[in-house]
Formats: sequence, C-alpha cells, structure tokens
Amino acid sequence: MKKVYVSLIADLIHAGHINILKEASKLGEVTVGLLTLKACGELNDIPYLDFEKRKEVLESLSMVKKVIAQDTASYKTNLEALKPDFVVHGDEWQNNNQKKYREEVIASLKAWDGKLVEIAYSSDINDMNIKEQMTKLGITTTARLGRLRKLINAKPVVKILEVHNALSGLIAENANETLEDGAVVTFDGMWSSSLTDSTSKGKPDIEAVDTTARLTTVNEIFEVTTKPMIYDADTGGKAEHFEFTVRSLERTGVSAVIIEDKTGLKKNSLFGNDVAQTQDSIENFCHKIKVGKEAQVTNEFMIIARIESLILEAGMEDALKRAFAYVEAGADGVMIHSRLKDPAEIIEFVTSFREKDNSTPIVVVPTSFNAVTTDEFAKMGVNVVIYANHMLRAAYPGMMKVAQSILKNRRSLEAEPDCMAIKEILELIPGTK
Ligand code: SPV
Ligand code: MG
Repeated sequence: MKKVYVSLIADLIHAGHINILKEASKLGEVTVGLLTLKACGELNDIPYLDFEKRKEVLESLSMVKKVIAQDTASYKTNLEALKPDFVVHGDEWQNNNQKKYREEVIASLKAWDGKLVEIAYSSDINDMNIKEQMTKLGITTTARLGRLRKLINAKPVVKILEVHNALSGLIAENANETLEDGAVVTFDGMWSSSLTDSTSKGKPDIEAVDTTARLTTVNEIFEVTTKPMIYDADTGGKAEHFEFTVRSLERTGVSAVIIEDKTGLKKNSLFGNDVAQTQDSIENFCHKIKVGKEAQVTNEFMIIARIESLILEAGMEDALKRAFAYVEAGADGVMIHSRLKDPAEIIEFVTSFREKDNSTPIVVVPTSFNAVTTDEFAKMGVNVVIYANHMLRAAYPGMMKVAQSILKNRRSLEAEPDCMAIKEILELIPGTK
C-alpha cells in the first residue's frame, strides 16, 4: 500500500476537503497532518475549533487512515519521518503565501522519489470564502471573547490597534497590507484606550469618563466589527467596583482588561513624574486582581496587570517583584510600560521576566520606544503589542488643518485636497450601496 500525506487545518470541512481526500485515498493510505494552533498561527489562519475537535471529525472519515499533528506550517519534519509516496494538495498554493512550503515539499520528496499531486482548486468553495461570509454575518459574544487567548497561543505576536469609535473600529477590522513574500498582514484585535476614548469625548484621561460611557463606545464598535478587544480600565477603581466592571466587560464580549497599579487621581502614564502619581501597594493591587478573577464568569476572560514602576522611576527590581506577585495573585498576563525612547529597560524587563516565567503573556505599548518592530518584540518574548493611540493622533491634525483653512480662506475650496472625496465617503462603509 502506498503512503499518502495530506496537510489540513480542517476547521470547517467542506466539499473541497472531501474532494482532496477522495483523490488522495485513490493513491494509497492517507495520513492527515493536522495543523496545530501554533502552525495555524504561522499561516495567520486561526481555526474556530480546537485541535482535538478537528481531529475527531477527520478520524471519522473512511478516506482517512490516520491523523497526526503537524506542528509547523512547514511539512518538512513530518515528511522526513513518514517518507510518503505522495503528497496531495489543492493547486491554489502555487501562487499564495504557501508557495515557499510547496517548494520545500517538492525538495523533500525528491530524497525518496515521492511525488506531489495537485488537485484543481474549486475557487467557489474554500475556507477563506466561507470564513469571510461568516464574518459578514457577525460574531457571537462568546466567540469574540475567547478569540484573544487563542490568538496569543497561536501567534508569535498579537498586534492590537487603538480604536475610539466605530469608524476607527472598521479600520482595525479591515486594514491589510501585502508584504514582499505575499503574506497578507492584518491587525488581530482592538484596544479601547482610556486616553483616546476620553480625548475624543473632550475630557482628560483621569477616569472622568465612567464605565457606562466607555461601554457605549465599545458597543458601537462591536456592532460593526468581529475582532477581539483589550479594554484599558485605568486603575480598575476600588476592588468593590472592579468586580462589576469585569462582569460588564465579559457580558459585552471584551476579551481582556488591563488595570494599572496606581492609586488616587489617575494621570496618564506618559506624563511620568512630571505630575503627582502614586503607585498602589503590592498587597492592595494583588487583592484587586483576586477580586476580579473571582468575579469573572467565563474561563477565557483575561485580567492583565500593568506595572508602572518604570514610568514612576521605582526601578527594575520593583517592576519585576511586582510582576511576579501579580502573576501569583492570578493575573493572566503582565503589561510593562515605559516612556523612554530607548527600549533598553523594556528589553531588560522582558529578558529577566522570561528567565523565571516563560509562559505568562507579556504586553507592551510602544508609543515611546517606537523603533522596535513587532517581529523584534516577538523574538524578545513579548506576546502582545498595542499601538495605543495612533488612530486618534492621526485623525486630529487633519481635522484641525481643514478647520483652519476654511477660516483663513473663508471658503472650503483650498481644503478639498486634504479631504476625502464625497463619493469615497458615500461608499466608505461596507454594504452602503
Ligand atoms: C492608554 O492608551 O490610555 C494607555 C496607554 O493607558 S498610555 O497612554 O501610554 O498610558
Ligand atoms: Mg489609559
């Protein structure tokens, strides 16, 4: 009996998969290399179903002899272990972001005279089309909430963009860029920033915008998006209040909350010690984390502890001591903040933290240390990078410039080149026509 290898994600089994498996089984005994969450992350294609569920479905198909895990987007390790006579794949990978894996498969098969068999790809039935259609229908609260943890487990680094209203939410949802290697990159989720939500409401970033108003913004964003959200809850308020915030965020479908270890009148961290800011005691803050963890209803919701020691110049030792204490108290992740342009203190923190803890997610907000790329953060051991205020900061100068031009010229003619065309704005929102 010949050996046949088929690599699949098999999240939503459809006629295209069945066709490939049918053709593969005509050639011999089929082993499916089922992509693990990590391997899916390399392809930027995160499945809805977990590995065991996807495996169960495939194992029940008569065309499949065996299902094994494929832990990387590359087939190499599995192929060298199995030495199949055939690898069967849809022919669409000749021209998409899997091209490099195809070339690698051809090279590997040569060593034992195996063959690659490519099946004509049915362009009307494929995962991406089905997923796109599903996304258009929206997302359930539970699926959105659980998605952040999945992304953190799957991807080398999760990229989050600040949103302050539904329109900026649509940018986080739809912005994409095709890189040189053909890979299409997108943002993984959204950040509800206390700074930009307050600023867009014309108020200072001092916890003056209450949770109800903040959640109204979140709900408006959720109406038109499907990506997960991390919510900036400032200090979290009093522990007795924080438990209600946690429940409200979960009920809305927010995936994670970040609370910072400050107390008293909160001021934005980027002021540093230029304004009076007080750090909470480790004991109090751990208590707040515990209260939050006890209040949450789902297993997926995350409470992330933000350490302000470097912002307030309390030193690296204090930052690390707090980080470990907060994780001990139940925090699902830590955020380390810095307002220095030089990333040295962030690198030192991440390296020292990772020496003792190689699993707790680390979050950074590189507003100041903005020369570091997401890939460099990933290599360092950071899991989530938040671009925390850029949508609002980009929008405001444009609006101010146009307002001033109208005043100066007593008409809008001169401002037109700085504005989007009316036709474009009429068609900006998906499904307008
Ligand atoms: C925010 O976006 O509101 C933050 C990040 O908390 S920072 O402004 O850098 O403090
Ligand atoms: Mg904030």
